Amino acid sequence: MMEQSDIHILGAGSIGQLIACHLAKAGLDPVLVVRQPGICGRQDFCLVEEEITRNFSIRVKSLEQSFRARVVLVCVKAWQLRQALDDIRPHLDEHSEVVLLQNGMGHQQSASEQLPGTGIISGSVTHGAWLSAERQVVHAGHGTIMLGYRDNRLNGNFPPWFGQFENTALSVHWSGNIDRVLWRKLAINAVVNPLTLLHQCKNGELLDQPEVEKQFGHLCREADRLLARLDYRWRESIETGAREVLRITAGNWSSMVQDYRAGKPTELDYINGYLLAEAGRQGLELPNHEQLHRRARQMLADSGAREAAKPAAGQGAFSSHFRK
Ligand code: KPL
Repeated sequence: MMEQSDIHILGAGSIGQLIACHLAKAGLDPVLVVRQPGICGRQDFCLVEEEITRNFSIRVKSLEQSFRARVVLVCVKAWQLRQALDDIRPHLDEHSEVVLLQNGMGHQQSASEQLPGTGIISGSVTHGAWLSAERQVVHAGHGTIMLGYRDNRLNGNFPPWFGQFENTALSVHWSGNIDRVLWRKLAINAVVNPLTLLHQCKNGELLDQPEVEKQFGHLCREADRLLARLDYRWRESIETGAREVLRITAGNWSSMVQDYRAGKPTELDYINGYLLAEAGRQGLELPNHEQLHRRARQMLADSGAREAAKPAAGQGAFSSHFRK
């Protein structure tokens, strides 16, 4: 395979390692790009699935090395994205395509402004994954990865390199309306992530207490109201979607719990902050979401958690694309 088409993965957190291991398992030879200088060559990574551990030898390159990247999956957090795109920029050329795999919204628009002329693909990941050691990722829930251009420039067709994902167990699909997918995921994350943070539980334990289940229902219905306002044809129930995510990722710690426990900034502003800002733009009051956001912010402040870089102000709604 030509170097040009190699899949580069920027960020060796749980999702970056999960994707790298699954590509290797399917016989591909991805490149994991890391910030640490001096790290290069092949390194062993472990994938744990249903208690079976497999080792994969993955190519690792450091950003300080000289290389060209045709396809880059960016697997850093939303608040790290600006720096990550600056770091990878010297390795891109006019044919490069950058795939954004962050939770939340707002950063997709900033990325297009930051890298004008580069193909930017937005993505949504519903796999559950966490690191049980530095180079050991647990695949704790089989979800999907949805990818697409926000401007649907290929009319629902996908770029040629996309075929490489076909034989992986990552269930990667192409979407002709990725904004809809991003909004759905944002709404689910806005309910699941802060609730699991506040209750410090795994996804599968969230609805064990009737009080929490009741609050979960209120939050999902408020999200439905916002989505119906953004798209009058929206008929999906976020509660159904969120229950499904909780079921398939039952053994997972949500990314917000993982970040909190690791003392890292969370994506709260990119998820709940974005949802509430959009509700404000639409003139909608979402009291349960406002209260949840307040409580989560308070918990993070009390723990002395580092603040993440905030989403850039004034990012408009996705509505015009969303209503296709
Ligand atoms: O996206 C997730 C996250 O934790 O951020 C889910 C799908 C809820 C898995 O935990």
